[in-house]
Amino acid sequence: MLLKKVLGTAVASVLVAGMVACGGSEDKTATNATAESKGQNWRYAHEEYENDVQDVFAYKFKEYIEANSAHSLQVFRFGELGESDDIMEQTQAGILQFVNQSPGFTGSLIPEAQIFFIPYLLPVEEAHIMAFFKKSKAIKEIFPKLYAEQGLELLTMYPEGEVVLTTDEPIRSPDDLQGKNIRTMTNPLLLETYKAFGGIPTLLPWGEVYGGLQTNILQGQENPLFWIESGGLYEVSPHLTFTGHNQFTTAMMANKEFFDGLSAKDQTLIKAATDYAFNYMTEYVPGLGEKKLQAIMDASDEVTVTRLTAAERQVFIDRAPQVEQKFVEITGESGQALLEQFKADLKASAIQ
Ligand code: 6CS
Repeated sequence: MLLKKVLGTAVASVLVAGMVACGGSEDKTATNATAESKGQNWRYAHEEYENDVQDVFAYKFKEYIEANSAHSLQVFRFGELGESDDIMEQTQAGILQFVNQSPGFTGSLIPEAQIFFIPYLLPVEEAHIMAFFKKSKAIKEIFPKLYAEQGLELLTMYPEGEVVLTTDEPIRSPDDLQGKNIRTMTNPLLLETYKAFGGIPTLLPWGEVYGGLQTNILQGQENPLFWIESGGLYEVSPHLTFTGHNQFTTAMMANKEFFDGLSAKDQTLIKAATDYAFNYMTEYVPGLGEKKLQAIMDASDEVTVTRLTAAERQVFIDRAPQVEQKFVEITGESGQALLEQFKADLKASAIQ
């Protein structure tokens, strides 16, 4: 994993230098109509590996764009252009046209994106979470304005699966987390969550995680099951606990200047390609975690799975309000309004 990262970063520098030297994909003198008929090569980076959830999304998006226009889409996976923060910077700078970055890394850019880390706010039930992402006004109306302020056209947000805690020993309570360094994405509110849950929050980019667990610098981390399987995290952090405290959410967006400069036809194409990929995910993600858990159990005899009783879970749930309060403190009135809309959307999308 570490080697992959080092190589990835080296390749990234060369690729980015090449892209800048070529002046990007846009022919500044071409009219939109010429660009449409000749087609352009658009660049899209995400945070995961081949066949992971973000990769499946990206390739569905590409399939639609290429089947319905003269444009082509080049997809870059984790490490090819650097870490998550690197691909975001490259998108804001216009070197990339599209990026998939999870709110876990967007929190410092857009504080309100930390709402996804209030524990026990999002449901783990797959039908409920999908209904929420399909309809949520907070996601469709409030978030696009917040992303636009950062030069980004938010195209969609979608879930990747229930977050599961993995550790070096089985966990049943906050006391069991005492003294353990728990890696989270680089998001200030996740720090509050793991403080509240009893551990020592350790905010790190993805590239540091496997090695940190392997060398016991870290004693745990949280992620959805597909990622625990594909990243081999169960090999170095084999005790899985279903705390039920969150869903992994991610977001896909375009450079806003690029998007605003496109013809109405190309903007419609991009929105349709996003809907096509999103609809695919509504079928692809539910049930994925269970399949990946089976693959993990088949691959390792060391893995244990802890499903908390209602009473054990309640001890963690009781610690969530302090994190919600911190979110409101950090984000003020805008965060409060977003939280109210979020709660209304969650209620409206609850499955009866
Ligand atoms: O934990 C992380 O950093 C990573 N987790 C997932 C599921 N996707 C990308 C992200 O970098």
